[in-house]
Amino acid sequence: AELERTFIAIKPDGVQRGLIAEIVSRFERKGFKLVAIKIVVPSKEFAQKHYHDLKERPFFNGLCDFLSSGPVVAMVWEGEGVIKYGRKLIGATDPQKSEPGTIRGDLAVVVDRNIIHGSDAPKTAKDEIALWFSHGELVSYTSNAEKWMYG
Ligand code: DAT
Ligand code: MG
Repeated sequence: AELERTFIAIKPDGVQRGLIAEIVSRFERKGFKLVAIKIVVPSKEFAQKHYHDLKERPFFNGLCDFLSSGPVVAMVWEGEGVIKYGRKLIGATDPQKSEPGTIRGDLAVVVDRNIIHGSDAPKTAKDEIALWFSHGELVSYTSNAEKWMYG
């Protein structure tokens, strides 16, 4: 299996609504491997770094206030195609447009409370993992299920 990794975060609304286990389980059951996890309250400055690509958007300030408003569950998931497929599990940005069966489609209603973040490309995955985690927080291990999943 290829060592592709993506950054996934359960935002404060997902944590407060008790959706941590539900969200983790969707990635876990699919067959992706959890290699880092922690719960943190990001500062507003940190949120601005995380969302720096969106700083010109009208919702940027509210978005950064929201991300820093409470605990976030930050994770790194590993597996073949995990960046693109993670986005598929998450669903479209606006939960009004996310398909049923996706995390946002099943569990969220409005765009500014869409419960989860996932990296959108290899470059952002790399940058976001480096922003949220130090190298030592990432755990490399062999899962015994891998030989059954990847053949
Ligand atoms: P995604 O989280 O699907 O990668 P994005 O990177 O375009 O979407 O935007 C980041 C977050 O910003 C998104 O999860 C929710 C918020 N957001 C996006 N568009 C918005 C809008 N039109 N109004 C309010 N918040 C918005
Ligand atoms: Mg994005």
